[in-house]
Amino acid sequence: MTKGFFNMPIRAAVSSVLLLSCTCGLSAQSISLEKQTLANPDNEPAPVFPVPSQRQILWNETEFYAFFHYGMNTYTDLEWGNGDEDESLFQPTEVPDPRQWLEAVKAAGMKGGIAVVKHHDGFCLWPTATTTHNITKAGNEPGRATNIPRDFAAAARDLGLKYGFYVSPWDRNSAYYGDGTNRYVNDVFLKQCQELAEYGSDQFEMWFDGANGGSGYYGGANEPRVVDHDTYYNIPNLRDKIHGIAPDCVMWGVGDEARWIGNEAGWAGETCWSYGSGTSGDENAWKWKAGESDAKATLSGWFWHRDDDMRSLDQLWKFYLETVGRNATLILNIPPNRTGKLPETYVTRLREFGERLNQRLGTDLAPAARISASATRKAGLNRNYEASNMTDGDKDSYWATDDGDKDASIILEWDDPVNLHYIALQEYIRKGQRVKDFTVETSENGIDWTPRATNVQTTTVGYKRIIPLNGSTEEYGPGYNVKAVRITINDAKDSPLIHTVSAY
Ligand code: FUL
Repeated sequence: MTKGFFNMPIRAAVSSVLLLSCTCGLSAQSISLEKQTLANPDNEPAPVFPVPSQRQILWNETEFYAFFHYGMNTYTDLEWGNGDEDESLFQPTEVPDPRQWLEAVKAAGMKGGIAVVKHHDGFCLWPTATTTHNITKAGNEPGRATNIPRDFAAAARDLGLKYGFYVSPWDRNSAYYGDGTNRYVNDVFLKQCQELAEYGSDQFEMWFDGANGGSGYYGGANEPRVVDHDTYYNIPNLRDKIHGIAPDCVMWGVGDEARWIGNEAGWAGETCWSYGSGTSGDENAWKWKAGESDAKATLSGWFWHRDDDMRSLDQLWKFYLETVGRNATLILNIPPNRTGKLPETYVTRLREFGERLNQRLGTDLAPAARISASATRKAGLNRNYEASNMTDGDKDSYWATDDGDKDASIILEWDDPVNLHYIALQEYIRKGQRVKDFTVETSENGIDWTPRATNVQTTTVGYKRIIPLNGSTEEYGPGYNVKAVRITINDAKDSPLIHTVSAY
């Protein structure tokens, strides 16, 4: 069957128009316009730099994951071992059970976890070839049968969770650490990271703590050793080697692909850029480095201690809203005890947290609303930028305005009033973080509007922003019965690109 001009595919039709325009002698200007259209047939907005890499985007999508501090310190009751602990002190009463850890955090709504496999004391929780200071010399059979990276990776895959490992760059056991040669970096640290990467090419993050150098055992030298943490670890080489094995593994902290949020207290700045440093980042920084907040679900240590206890649900909820809700990820620590399991009371609190998460943020009411925007970017051949893209459940479709159009409102309207507590926004960060200022209002009748969360800095959005309509990350309150919500973007680096709006 032959196809005429009017029923040929659009792409072919545009090419024909171009051909016709050339042959029919149209002006140079109209030809160049046609060329522009062909160069960007989907009318996609240009990126606003910096932009994240694919692995950084995947990492951001993990949002909320666990940290498990377990190791020699669990048995010596320390937070920082000196590195001279006898291996025989490691004596779990049962073979540690990472599956139990991960099942518990999955029930809390977490999407993955990072296991500490070597802390600053240098004791390795796998049979490494790099040092004898490892589980093969543990004091009992369950200790010698321990292999955290192997069992953690297997359980995570089985449970559909993301996983990764914390391997401390600072090693207070190694004689070579900071000895003036490269031996520790090349023969110990790099090799350990490579061994760990081999436990799974699908791992999502390797965690490198910033604590560097100081006093320690160092093979018996018992002296302070100081290194320049910016240069000592040969990070570019480490990154390349690990990415060669585990391409989606974000090298956190010292690795420079994601940043520490600047505190261990479970909060990010209300203004939070995915570049720069600290709680708020820096609007003008040049390199993508989104924030991760490491916080303890328990009251005292990172490691298990007999008298420690879990934080309250309200405290954990506040952490969640002030990190995941502020364009950071949350890595929440829950320490296994001497049996190599999470204590039952911790498991219970985690389950309760999952129930709360589900109850408060589990049902998005936005897809049931009519959604419209005051301005919408002209559609391209295969892509449109309609407001409905924000509630279609597809993170790759997004709403946008025309280039340079930095202020616009989005309105959600329901036929019958809905009870709302939170509004969440997500930018299409693949093309950069853009929004700089926005406001949220609600309306009971669709005509009169009341500003909400006016005490909150509604500045940045980024990967995800959750705005409590009552302005509180502590009080849940009765919510607001509304027929409409209006989100007005007042300023952005360029055309705002939003892929999802949610209402809870
Ligand atoms: C810190 C370490 O020194 C702590 O022991 C813990 O591992 C925490 C997550 O990072 O900097």
